[in-house]
Amino acid sequence: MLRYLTAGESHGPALTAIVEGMPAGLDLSAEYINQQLARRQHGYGRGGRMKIETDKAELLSGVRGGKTLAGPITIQIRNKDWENWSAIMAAGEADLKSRRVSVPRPGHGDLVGHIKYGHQDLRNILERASARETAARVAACTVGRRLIEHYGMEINSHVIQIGSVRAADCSLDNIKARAPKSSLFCADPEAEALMIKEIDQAKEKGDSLGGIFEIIISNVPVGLGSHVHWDRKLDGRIAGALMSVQAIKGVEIGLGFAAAGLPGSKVHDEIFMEDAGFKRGSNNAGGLEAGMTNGQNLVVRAAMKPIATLYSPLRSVHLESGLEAQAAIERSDICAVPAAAVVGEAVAAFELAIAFMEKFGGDSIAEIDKRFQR
Ligand code: EPS
Repeated sequence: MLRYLTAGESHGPALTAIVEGMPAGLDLSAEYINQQLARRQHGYGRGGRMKIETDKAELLSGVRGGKTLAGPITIQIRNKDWENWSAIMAAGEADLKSRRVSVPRPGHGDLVGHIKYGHQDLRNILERASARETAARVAACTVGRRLIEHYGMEINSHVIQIGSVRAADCSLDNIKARAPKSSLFCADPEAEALMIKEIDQAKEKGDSLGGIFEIIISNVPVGLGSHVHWDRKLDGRIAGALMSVQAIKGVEIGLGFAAAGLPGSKVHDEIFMEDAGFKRGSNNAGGLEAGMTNGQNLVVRAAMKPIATLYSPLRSVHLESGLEAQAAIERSDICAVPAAAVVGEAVAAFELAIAFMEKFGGDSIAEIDKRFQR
């Protein structure tokens, strides 16, 4: 069973991930993981923390001579900001007063975490709730990404909405050519300029912005996932993985919510026979039917809410006095949708890697090569 865990606080010494269940013999390097970590740090509208950090993965176990050994793979990312926080975040004697947080931010985990865990200092919640954790998640999931890329799958994404600005529809070729070069991973340059303007306006007002990104995974083999039981349906697993990413509030596959307003004749992808085999007239299903990949591109969109820390804070309540107070301000981003797209790619890729291992898996790449033929 392929799985992973992450650990670490936002301002602790390091983030750690352990990936278990990878086959032996897969090429894997810290540099490959670092490419994805660098992409996650990208994006117009990010905050001061990204100027401090240059996230780098250290492989502490499970890889030797550039190949996986099949044992647990431990990845560590050191927090450079730790040197500014070591007295406050120390595991032993710590300064618990200086950066105490007492006014919960609406939209963050602060208030519920206080009620649930009984912490009086909201820092004890926000340090782990922070989207800093997604650096560890990208590192872990990139190991799964390596596996599915090895077997020919290709993962792309682009930002299609920020705030009220929606990008024009775009071909996969244009997404591949333009999105990586965009400061917002947006393939529509006109929309990108308007998005930047909207981010600047939000910044001026002390506000924040969310948006939508789309992930497209191509060259996916037919039959990953299964219709036979709810927890084997791959659409559910991919949607669950994306919904678990900080600030994600909605996920769509293929036509998604738009399918609800159309007749069946406009939604379902007709089937034709060609010399090369079955062919579909469209891809409204987004590559998944009955919880199984159907060989078409996997198309998934996710909606991210605006970041919960506002520099012009919303009204809240001081935990100790019970009086109205302005929500706490923690250094934050104005908009992190491009970063979320990279996290989304990673978690979707990991779910595909799990499903791939279920269908074709073995103890080594050599064994899988015998089972998997395109
Ligand atoms: C983030 C690191 C965090 C935040 C952000 C994402 O670092 P810091 O709190 O030191 O600025 O910048 O997290 C949030 C906005 C949030 O609400 O959790 C990162 O590495 O992506």
